[in-house]
Amino acid sequence: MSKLKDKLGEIIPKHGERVKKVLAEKGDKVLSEVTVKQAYGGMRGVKNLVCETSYLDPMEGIRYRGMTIPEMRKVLPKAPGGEEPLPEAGWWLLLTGEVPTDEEVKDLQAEFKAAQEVPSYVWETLKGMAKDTHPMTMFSVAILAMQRESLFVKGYNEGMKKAEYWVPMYEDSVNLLAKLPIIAAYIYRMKYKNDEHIPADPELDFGGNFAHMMGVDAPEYKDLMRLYFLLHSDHESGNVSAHTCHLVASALSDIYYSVSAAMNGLAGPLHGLANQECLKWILAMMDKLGGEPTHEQVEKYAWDTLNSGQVIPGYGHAVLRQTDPRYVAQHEFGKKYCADDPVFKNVKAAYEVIPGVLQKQGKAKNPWPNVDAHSGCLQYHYGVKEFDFYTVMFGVGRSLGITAEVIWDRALALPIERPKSVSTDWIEKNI
Ligand code: HAX
Repeated sequence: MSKLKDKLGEIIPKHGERVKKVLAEKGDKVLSEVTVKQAYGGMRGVKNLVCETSYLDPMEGIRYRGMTIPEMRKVLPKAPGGEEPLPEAGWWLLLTGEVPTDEEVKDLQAEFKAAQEVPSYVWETLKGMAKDTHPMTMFSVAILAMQRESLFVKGYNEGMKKAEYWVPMYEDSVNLLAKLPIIAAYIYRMKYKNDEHIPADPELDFGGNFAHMMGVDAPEYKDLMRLYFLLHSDHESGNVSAHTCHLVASALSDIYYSVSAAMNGLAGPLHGLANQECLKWILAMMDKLGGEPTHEQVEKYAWDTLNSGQVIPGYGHAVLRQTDPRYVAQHEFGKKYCADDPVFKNVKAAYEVIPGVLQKQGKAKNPWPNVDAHSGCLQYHYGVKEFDFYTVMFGVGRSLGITAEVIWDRALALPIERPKSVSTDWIEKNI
């Protein structure tokens, strides 16, 4: 039995009634108007999606079910001896809006453990791929390969009722999430550690077990990965990975199709891949200017990047207009464990300089750092130096948020997504 599934079974009908009432009372009210500029401009600022799990305030940053990152770090259950919240507890919060008890988290962890075994054909698929395949491609393919396991597809083919759709979507999500840290660590060890693998430890949690299978010995790395997965999990539903997952799932595609597609969006350099680009930028700067460049040198280096027509990775955001609290949380972790690390110091120096440069340039609406400006430097400190792999870790975390979102999409029976498009010709004639 699953305590989380039972809880959702209680919550979903009540929330469904709330949504029905909102639609009856406010269904015809205007939420957002769309300008021609927004239609050409990536729909920035257009309010046209509903996301139950999280809300992104431009100034304050993300809240999961109303809770800020500092609040979650305080109140969500932790692993024995750990100081950072368990991502499993975050998934519970995202799905239910409630902070789980230790017992509830244990129940969910038992569910994950029961679903942990990765089918052997996934390993064969990964081994069959070209050696220089990007790890994100491997990750996406591994997820897609398991589509044949979908319980949603089975139920759908057997004529399951619409009101029940969320149940196999939940089960598919558990079955997939349980395997993701194992698949990710496998890709890492296959590609970068001579294909020598470390078996999963059944005693460990989602983040702790991933850290263990990566082969990083520092005990606090387990806590880093718990924090990392939680921070990267949800950022409401308009970002490329979450929106892709929602869009693909809206065609009643199952969780494997939907999450695999989301990972392909996350793999773009303006989205999740920015974390590998960011550390590359810092290391290239250190290489060129020596270990501890002055602020003036960092400033010149930043201008050189901009003048060569490139973006400064890790800075700017489509919604945020302040330093990303996910950056702050990682910075706090770094201050505690690796304040003297030269890369950490350079990330800090970049923070002290780059916002001023971007403000002077006057193009980026948000000159402040996002989550990706910090994550790579902490991985690098703990010896995970293969940048290409960083977005896979982001992908493991992001999967927690997007699966929670689409379970709710199914619970509310949201329809297939199909916005209307127009041509330039149409705009010229009609606007
Ligand atoms: N460096 C240089 N120029 C930047 C910039 C940066 N960091 N951020 C924005 N700009 C530029 C844009 O390229 C754009 O220029 P053009 O008018 O010439 O096209 C202009 O400023 C206005 O852009 P914006 O409205 O402020 O930003 P967008 O909403 O269009 O884009 C991005 C948001 C995050 C894609 C953008 O800030 C960027 O490219 N940042 C660097 C890459 C990055 O860090 N991506 C990760 C974002 C977080 C995330 O999704 N993680 O997964």
